[in-house]
Amino acid sequence: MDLLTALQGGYGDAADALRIDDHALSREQLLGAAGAVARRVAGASAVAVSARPTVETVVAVVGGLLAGVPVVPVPPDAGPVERGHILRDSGAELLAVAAGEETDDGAAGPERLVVDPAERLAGSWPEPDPKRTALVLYTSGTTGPPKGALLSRRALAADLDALAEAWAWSPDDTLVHGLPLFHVHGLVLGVLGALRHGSRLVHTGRPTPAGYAAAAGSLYFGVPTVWSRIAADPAAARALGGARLLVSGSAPLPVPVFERLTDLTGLAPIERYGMTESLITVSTRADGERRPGSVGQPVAGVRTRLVGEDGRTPLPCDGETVGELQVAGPTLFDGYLNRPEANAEAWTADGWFRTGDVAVIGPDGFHRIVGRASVDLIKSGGFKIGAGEVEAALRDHPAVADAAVVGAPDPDLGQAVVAFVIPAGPVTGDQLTAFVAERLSVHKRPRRVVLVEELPRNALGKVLKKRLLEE
Ligand code: MCA
Ligand code: AMP
Repeated sequence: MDLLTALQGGYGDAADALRIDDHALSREQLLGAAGAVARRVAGASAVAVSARPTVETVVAVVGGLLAGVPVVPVPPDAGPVERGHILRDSGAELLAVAAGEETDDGAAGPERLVVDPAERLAGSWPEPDPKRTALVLYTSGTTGPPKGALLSRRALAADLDALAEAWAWSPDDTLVHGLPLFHVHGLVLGVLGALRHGSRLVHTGRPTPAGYAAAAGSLYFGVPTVWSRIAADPAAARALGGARLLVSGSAPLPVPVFERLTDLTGLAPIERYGMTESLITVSTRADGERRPGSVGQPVAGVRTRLVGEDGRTPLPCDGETVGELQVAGPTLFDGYLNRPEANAEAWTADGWFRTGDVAVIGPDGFHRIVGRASVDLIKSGGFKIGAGEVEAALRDHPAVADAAVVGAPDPDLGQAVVAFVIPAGPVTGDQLTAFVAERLSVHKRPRRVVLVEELPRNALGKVLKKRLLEE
């Protein structure tokens, strides 16, 4: 079966099957424009896409998928260090951009391909091998630059079908969200899901309460920061009361936000859990209990287990015992590109993926995510940020002797990036924030910089991040 089943035939003939801000395309227009991209990228090793929230991005991604060429979404605000890493590491031969979009990747950068949503190329595209890589999605680890997770066509299809089953997702839905198009949430669920299941898609450009309220959808996706901002805007929240499902994921949805949203909209939100590497593995259901603070049960085909600190000893699912969550099933990625060591660490000997998340599973199979095993992975506004990458960027500044980065609790973002810096010369927090934003993606810059004389360390010299958080 085709990965983008509905796009290839099952959709109705709405003039606005896809709408992003004020730009709408019908199914045929999207397929025709993507066909023109597919013809130009066919045979390339990989195509990078400057992933602004635009129809050009969707046309480029679909074009790569039709041609069976791995697609590498690039965060549009990534500074030269992060962007250069993604382009080099992925080996993308082409970079798809919108007309008029400036890029400066130097002579060694990929060839530019300007996407024109008005172009049309009719044609039939034979479905590539389901084992082929569909997407290379860059995701942060605790240290070092982001790693490229290889996601196959069959993993995407398995996950989207499992979610359709759990959420009763159908062509009758109008999906609404305004999430970035370079991560699983906004791109895989938010775009490819609509194109597989045939629901109309309204992308609001940014995920604002007003944008969601005006969109009149049936199925809404958001990260907890988005839901928390909607819950704080009663008029916007009430406007969602006619929807069928409100779905939260990418970070924990605080119970008070769950409750306030339920009160204002009359809809208890669905919460689901996943990772770039595993796609969405656990969720509450459209026809089941939606329990505040719980992410529900494994979706169809996925198995989960809890293990002890040794990474091996099985722990009971008694609703109390806390352990590391491991997952297995058809939605898992095929490994990180060019990272044999990370790949060796990612799986257990018996083929389970180590999530690094700490969870409790009840006798009824409901999962609660309690935290992360490492303090060095920060979730801010639903974005995963590796403390090590931000620390390395800070240390590149000539006036920084050392730096330690933590995720401090934040009512809006879940966690906020806070940097403790030992200066080596005169420098201000604002200068360091701007320095990080110039090199990495904007959301990775510290919200707060604390200049200190020394960092608390243990006997081995390791920075005591828990102590920093207490401060
Ligand atoms: C941001 N600003 C700053 C700083 N950070 N200014 C100074 N110093 C800083 N450190 C600026 C921004 O550029 C923006 O400016 C303004 O402040 C507001 O920023 P912010 O509070 O960040 O709000 P926002 O820009 O509206 O972002 C919140 C957000 C965003 C929209 C919720 O975090 C977001 O899109 N999150 C989605 C992440 C996501 O999709 N994750 C999925 C990962 P200006 O207004 O001028 O631009 S996939 C995943 O996790 C798995 C698979 C899963 O389960 O889904
Ligand atoms: P990413 O690497 O951006 O795909 O982020 C994956 C991580 O997001 C997971 O390992 C979890 O830590 C976190 N996450 C995703 N969904 C949830 C959720 N519903 N509750 C708690 N944490 C979540």
